[in-house]
Amino acid sequence: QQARIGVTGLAVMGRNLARNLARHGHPVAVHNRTSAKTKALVEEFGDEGTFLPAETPEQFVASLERPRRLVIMVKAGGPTDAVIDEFAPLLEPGDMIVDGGNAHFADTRRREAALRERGVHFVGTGISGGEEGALNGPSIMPGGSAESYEALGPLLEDISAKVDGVPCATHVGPDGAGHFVKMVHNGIEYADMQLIAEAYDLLRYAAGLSPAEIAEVFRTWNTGRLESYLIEITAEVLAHTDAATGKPFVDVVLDQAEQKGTGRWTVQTALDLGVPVGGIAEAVFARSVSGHADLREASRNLPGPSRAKVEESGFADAVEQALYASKIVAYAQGFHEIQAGSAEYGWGIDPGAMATIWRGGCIIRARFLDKIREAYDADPGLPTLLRAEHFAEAVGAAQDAWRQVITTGVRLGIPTPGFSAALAYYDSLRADRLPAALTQGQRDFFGAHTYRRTDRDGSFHTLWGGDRTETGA
Ligand code: NBP
Repeated sequence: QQARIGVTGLAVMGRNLARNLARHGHPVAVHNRTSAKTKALVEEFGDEGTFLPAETPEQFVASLERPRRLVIMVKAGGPTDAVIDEFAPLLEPGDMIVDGGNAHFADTRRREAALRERGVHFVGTGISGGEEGALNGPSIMPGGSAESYEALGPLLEDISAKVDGVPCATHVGPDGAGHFVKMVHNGIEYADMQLIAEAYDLLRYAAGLSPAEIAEVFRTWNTGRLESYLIEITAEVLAHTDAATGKPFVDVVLDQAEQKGTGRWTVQTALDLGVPVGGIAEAVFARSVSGHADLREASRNLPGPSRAKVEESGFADAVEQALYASKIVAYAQGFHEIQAGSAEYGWGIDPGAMATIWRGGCIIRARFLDKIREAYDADPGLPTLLRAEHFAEAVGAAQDAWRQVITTGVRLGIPTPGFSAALAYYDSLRADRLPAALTQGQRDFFGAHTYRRTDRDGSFHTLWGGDRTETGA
């Protein structure tokens, strides 16, 4: 018997993805550098479907039906290149290598171009949902050629999460498009998490609620427009009591957030593309600030305001509005980055389709994503999500509360980098005039960088060191 698809790299992700394929009736070849993991998988879960274990790359490749579909689920970076170098010589034109790891899209573009020369399709694929998603249905973001998607799409859609019967998998676009979209997905995830963290911080230290009380607030929010996986698990984490100390779990965890790098890539790439993603950037920086223990220790006694709690009722509702408005901004920034990347690399990404495949399986899955899909359905040329009717109305209605919540944070010395950056972005976009005009004047003064005028075409320079007449440049 031959396998319809093969998975090499059987750590948590690869093993669960292989089981997911087998459970859906697809005979799956399995291979791992250390073959003990291959044996363990078949011993433990062999009855879930048809597994074809292979000890060597040659055996593995020989067990795949043609054209071969080979999924790599190893540590991103050097290990991925090592595995490609090992398997590519064994493949034939028309075969497909799917990289399901968290690769940087630039690496995916490089690998795709190299393998295309040999006629092998390289399909950089974003897979979100962690180990649970890999087993029970992830959100899958495959790049690569349209031809490869014809052979892979049905399999990927079959094992993906489904929402309203619609698979959370679709062809994103050529070469690195899938990993690019997965990267931005993670950037949005960072922003979403930071905004939730700020909402918690305000409810705790401005309104004086306990973690258990805040868990209830989040549970209530999860029945409304904020309904999402992240809001749901936030309530769970906040309601959890530490067994060893009897204290709220959130109070015994060291307050230093870690990161693996996809949030940072989102911001670095946005800088390269010239896309303002301040909300996402502040989320990455907030983790970075939290990790600077020495800096924080040295700064601990710097003066701040006295922390009188807010008394006004309705504060939790105001925070909900600030959270919703800020979340809309984070998604608007992320989708702007996707559209800019798509334009830069000629990927032709359909933003509404991305919202659709993020509705299930992945960490940012949320009811809210339906609204994004609807917004792009209604107007595929939408310049920003903030202009979509639903979001414009929601932010407009929330803005007073949003401003009040940020003001409260400022007054009490509770940092709200995510909320504040989101509001600054919103206010910048809607501003009639920005002080960028002054910046241009300064640049022309010190560097003769020239400026454009509001009333005439062309570039101009003022003779600042001379008689200050204006010259056409
Ligand atoms: P890891 O990222 O921990 O990688 C372990 C796997 O890589 C093992 O199978 C290991 O083989 C193999 N490997 C390494 Br390390 N170096 C190798 C080499 N030079 N040649 C061949 N194989 C090598 O596994 P994971 O956590 O399952 O993640 C797999 C991929 O999925 C990663 O790219 C990750 O970023 C991505 N991802 C992970 C998650 C998640 O929630 N964990 C979510 C989404 C995406 P060995 O057994 O012989 O050491």
